[in-house]
Amino acid sequence: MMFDFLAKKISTLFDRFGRSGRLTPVAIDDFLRTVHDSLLDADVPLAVGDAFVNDVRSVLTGVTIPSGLAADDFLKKVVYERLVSFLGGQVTDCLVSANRGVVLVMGLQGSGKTTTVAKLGRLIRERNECDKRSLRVMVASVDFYRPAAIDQLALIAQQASLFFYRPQESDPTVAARAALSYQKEHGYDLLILDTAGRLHVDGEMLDELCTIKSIVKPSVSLLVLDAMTGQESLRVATTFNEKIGFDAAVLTKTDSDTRGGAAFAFRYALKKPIAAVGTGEKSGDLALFHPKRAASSMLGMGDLESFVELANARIRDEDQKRLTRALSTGKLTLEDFACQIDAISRLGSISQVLKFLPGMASHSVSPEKLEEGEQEMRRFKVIIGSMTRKERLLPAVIDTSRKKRIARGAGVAMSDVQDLLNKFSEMQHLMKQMGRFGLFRGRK
Ligand SMILES: Nc1nc2c(ncn2[C@@H]2O[C@H](COP(=O)(O)OP(=O)(O)OP(=O)(O)O)[C@@H](O)[C@H]2O)c(=O)[nH]1
Ligand SMILES: [Mg+2]
Repeated sequence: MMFDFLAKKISTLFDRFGRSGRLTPVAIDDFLRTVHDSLLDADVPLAVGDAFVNDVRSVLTGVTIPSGLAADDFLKKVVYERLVSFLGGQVTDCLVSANRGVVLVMGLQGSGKTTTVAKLGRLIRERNECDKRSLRVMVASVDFYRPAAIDQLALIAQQASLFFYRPQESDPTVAARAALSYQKEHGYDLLILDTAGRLHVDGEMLDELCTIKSIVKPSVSLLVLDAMTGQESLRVATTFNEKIGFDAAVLTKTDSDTRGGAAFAFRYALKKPIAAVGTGEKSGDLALFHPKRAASSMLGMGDLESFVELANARIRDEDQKRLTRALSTGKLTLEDFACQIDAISRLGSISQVLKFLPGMASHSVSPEKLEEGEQEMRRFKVIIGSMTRKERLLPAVIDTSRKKRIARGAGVAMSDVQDLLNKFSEMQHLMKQMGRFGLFRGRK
């Protein structure tokens, strides 16, 4: 993950405050200094590092921790919210809504333009198919600068099952005009246009792109940036923005060993969103950029947003209400627990759910362990089934003689009943934490 480097540093900083710690001015200063150092280590420009830290400081100044919230949780919540807003708030929808006109793809040589053209075609087509719209997408290249550039696109377009248009003329502006007329004549909804890059930003490239842009009048102009190039990519982006203008960036090669500094700074420095990130060389390796998800994983909270999204989509309304109530009051009963087990089985398997949970993201759990987990859930369900209603609502009443009766009824050992009660109290603690971050909201 692109922000792994930052996540490793930042996620551990909260521990020092402890659950009963206090946010003294000295402790806050110390904390912010370490965050600042981590940002600079990750190749975030100094001015951007300063801006972020000052932003967090201004929120923390003179504020008192709301009752019921531990210092570390409160601080995490504040930093999470500032991170989200810093990284751009919402997912930018310029790609999702790009289903007509022209998407113009620009960038330096080797930044990943051609690969990104095919990835975009596939992503946009699939997103529209998801919404039951079929979209006619064509791709074309006006890169005559590098021999074989056109054939490269022809090949990857074919692999991604995208229609490829080959221009007859080798003049970029003539070819751009021809691709556009072809799109109109043949009724393609979307044309994704690949352009030539140069090693460095130069006048000739900028002039050529300006002309092409005025010819095709793109509905979306994208700048492709190689995440590996660090702060240099911010300077490139600034020049492109001044000379040509673009709507959003696509960051490529986020799967490689980048410290993520440029990505962190991009939105602040350019006042434009990151639309998507390239995560590999294949045509399926492009993902929309989710600021909230990036912020969660930087704080080691796992990808809770994705979890909530999946849960909202798949969990029945009544279960959802029950869980939301349990979370907002912090009171989880064994009945809720049983209902949660049902919900998890509807979400798929434990493995699917686990990868979203805090602290679990980086652990790999073996298939044997998972199978054990699934068996355990089924056993828990049976055990809860042999309890009385009172026991389910008030597990505190379950003494030794009740445990014996429940175990007999469920056909399990007494230690299995104890095991369930232990897991249940762990779950209660976890749910309280999730509720505190306000991350588990009900369905709208
Ligand atoms: N690992 C990884 N490699 C990528 C990604 N995007 C592109 N690449 C690789 O980067 C190299 C350059 O990609 P291209 O798409 O040819 O770049 P370009 O900007 O079109 O290059 P020019 O046309 O020469 O200017 C290729 O080897 C791609 O496979 C990515 O997200 N992850
Ligand atoms: Mg290319």
